[in-house]
Amino acid sequence: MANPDDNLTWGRSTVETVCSLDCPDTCSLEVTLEKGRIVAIDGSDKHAVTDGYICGKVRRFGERVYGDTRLRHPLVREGTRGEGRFRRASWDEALGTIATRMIEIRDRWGAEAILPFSYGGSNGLLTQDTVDARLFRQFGTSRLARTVCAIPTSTANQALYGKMAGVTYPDYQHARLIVIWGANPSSSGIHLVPHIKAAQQAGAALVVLDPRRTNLARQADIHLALQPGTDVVVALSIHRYLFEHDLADQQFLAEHTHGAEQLRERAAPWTFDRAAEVAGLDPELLENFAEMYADISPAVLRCGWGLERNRNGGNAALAVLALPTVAGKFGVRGGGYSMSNSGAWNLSPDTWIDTPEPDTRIVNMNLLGKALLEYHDPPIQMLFVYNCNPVATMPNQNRVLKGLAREDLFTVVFEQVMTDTAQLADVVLPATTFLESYDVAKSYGLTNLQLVRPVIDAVEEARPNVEVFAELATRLGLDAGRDQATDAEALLHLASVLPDEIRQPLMDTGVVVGVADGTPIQFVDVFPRTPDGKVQLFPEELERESPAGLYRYREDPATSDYPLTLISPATEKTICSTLGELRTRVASLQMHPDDADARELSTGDTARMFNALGEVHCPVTRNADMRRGTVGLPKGLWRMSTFNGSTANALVSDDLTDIGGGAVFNDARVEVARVMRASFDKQNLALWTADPVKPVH
Ligand SMILES: Nc1nc2c(c(=O)[nH]1)N[C@H]1C(S)=C(S)[C@@H](COP(=O)(O)OP(=O)(O)OC[C@H]3O[C@@H](n4cnc5c(=O)[nH]c(N)nc54)[C@H](O)[C@@H]3O)O[C@H]1N2
Ligand SMILES: Nc1nc2c(c(=O)[nH]1)N[C@H]1C(S)=C(S)[C@@H](COP(=O)(O)OP(=O)(O)OC[C@H]3O[C@@H](n4cnc5c(=O)[nH]c(N)nc54)[C@H](O)[C@@H]3O)O[C@H]1N2
Ligand SMILES: [Mo]
Repeated sequence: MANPDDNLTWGRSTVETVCSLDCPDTCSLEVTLEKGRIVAIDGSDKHAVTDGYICGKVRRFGERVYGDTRLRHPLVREGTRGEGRFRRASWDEALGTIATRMIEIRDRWGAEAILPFSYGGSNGLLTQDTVDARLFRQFGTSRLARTVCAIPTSTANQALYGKMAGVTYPDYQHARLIVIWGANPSSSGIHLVPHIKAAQQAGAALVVLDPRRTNLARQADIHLALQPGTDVVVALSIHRYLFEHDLADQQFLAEHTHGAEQLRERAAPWTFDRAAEVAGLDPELLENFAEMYADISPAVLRCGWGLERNRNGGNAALAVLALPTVAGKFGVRGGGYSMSNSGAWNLSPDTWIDTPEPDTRIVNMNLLGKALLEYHDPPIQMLFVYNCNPVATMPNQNRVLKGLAREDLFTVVFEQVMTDTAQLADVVLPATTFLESYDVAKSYGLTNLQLVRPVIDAVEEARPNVEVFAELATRLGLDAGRDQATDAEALLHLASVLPDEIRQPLMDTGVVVGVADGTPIQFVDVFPRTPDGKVQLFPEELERESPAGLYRYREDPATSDYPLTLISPATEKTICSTLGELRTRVASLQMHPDDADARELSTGDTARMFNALGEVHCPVTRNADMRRGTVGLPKGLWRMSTFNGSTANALVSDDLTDIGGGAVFNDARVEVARVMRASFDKQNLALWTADPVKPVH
């Protein structure tokens, strides 16, 4: 436990730490304690970008730490699967049971019958890919391809630029044109917003490409409310314009790129008229944007993750991220692009995992349901879930649920709270939160590393990942935890392999600012990290991977049965599904009034949204900020947040993106029909202002 001011230990005191959750901002925090309990969480100004304020979600994180859904000790299933009846168990019994099962499964089916399943979790460097990776590698389990997020965008960014570090928030103030493309920082990374506002006040223009009229879209000079999945053709029409009107930066292209000619050819068919027709836009507005982008510098393009989650997502990310190269936007402060900065550190977990990866089966996490039901060589006999809530976050929810219902599957869920996934486990293990353990938070919006410190003791019997995997390894006769039996030891181990210039400031001050004081200028301070240092505008390996070839559009999959496009963007209420337990009302389906009229739906009516994969019952909200033909339900809902226990993911197929094997969350096609009038439903709504699911203690 960190040392609050000694004199005040049992009075009121504040402790500094860092939020490590899956968000680009990684805020520095000031946590107020009273008698060793968290009573308030606020932003600190230790890290300049946090600037003393944080989001509403993390302010409430104490309610997760001490809430009713918190897991406080191990649980073993008592009732039938899914019934949610558990009994309290000791750590000794729980880990003993898991170890025995793992060995039995290995002896009978081979260790590949065990599938570790993890994703974001607390998102730091210690809670994942440390002792856990050593253990599963040593044991020889199946390997997981972590594809649920950012795979199309990061594959594109890697291929084009070798994941060169991007423009960071403070430099947005230097831009004269800001393009926000498939991102919604007002929810998903709030510390960018004031820098955008400041730039606008200084005269910068703002363009937003988003099927919804988001907060920023409302304040934009141009809002292009494109049909989801059509970003690739919109971007190609701008490439075409640049090439055809001699506005492409030929000198830059000659010196710093390969493949411009092939890109030009693929863009050639995409006139503004044709692209606008496919994307459902006004061609003049699209042309205005292209002219602005050609004319105004410095121009910065924030590429988000909304545009990658569809059948054309990889090519969309390529075409969008290639724009600053063709238009010659680099080399000035406030010019270029921002994508994830996670690659900016050159820190590969392989540096510290130090156990070679076995050549075992790789399972794409987006295919979880299919893997549980259809993989036979060997069948999956144990699923070990940690840092992840797949029932709420993976595609094809009904298939995932069916897989998890298998009587012969042994499921371990290592979690902070009783999630929808934990409800289906055989053994539930309680995990600490980032407020109870050490971690290192690597920002992906900025370029900094910060030390996360425990500000309170672990709640009851909750334990950090490192400690649990180290003990499990010992029980399995493995040495995966040899020098890392606790999170503090894992921190020291990590520090020992970090380069001096990172280790020293991290351990001395808790903050390391990355390249160029954290505000790198692209093509001045940072350069492409591709093999030959050039931008690869036409990466051949992706041409082979992409089903229709690079920069080619695959048609809209809508049918007359399922004409509406369902998207499920991030909201300010949860971080993925984390904190979804605090939602006390059912979520409502956002729908344009014209689409609602066509179905005779008023706000508050209960609707059934369905397709061949499933259905979701929830109230409707008429919302003119939605694009016509596109409906929205929040990302990360828990099952209790709809009337029938299905969420958007029940309607999302487990088809994969064109590049990288990503999820197509924003590519579902659905129909919506009324079930009940609002007047009839008032009572129902009140009923469903339900208590969160409670664990059995
Ligand atoms: N509050 C909050 N913050 C978060 C998260 C969270 O769940 N909650 N999640 C974190 C994580 S894991 C991630 S990956 C990031 C995601 O950060 P963002 O990329 O900002 O988040 P999304 O909400 O997925 O998508 C952004 C926008 O894309 C739009 N969109 C949907 N489909 C399309 C399309 O086809 N084309 C275009 N141009 N736009 C489209 C949506 O309407 C949405 O407004 O945020 C992180 N921060
Ligand atoms: N419909 C729809 N679904 C989506 C998306 C979408 O846009 N639409 N977006 C996707 C995106 S961007 C992402 S990143 C994924 C995220 O999907 P997930 O990785 O499932 O993310 P979370 O829902 O945050 O679940 C993480 C879980 O880890 C637990 N946890 C946190 N810290 C620790 C720890 O230290 N130890 C252990 N053992 N557990 C811990 C948390 O309590 C939480 O339940 O969801 C995807 N799902
Ligand atoms: Mo994500």
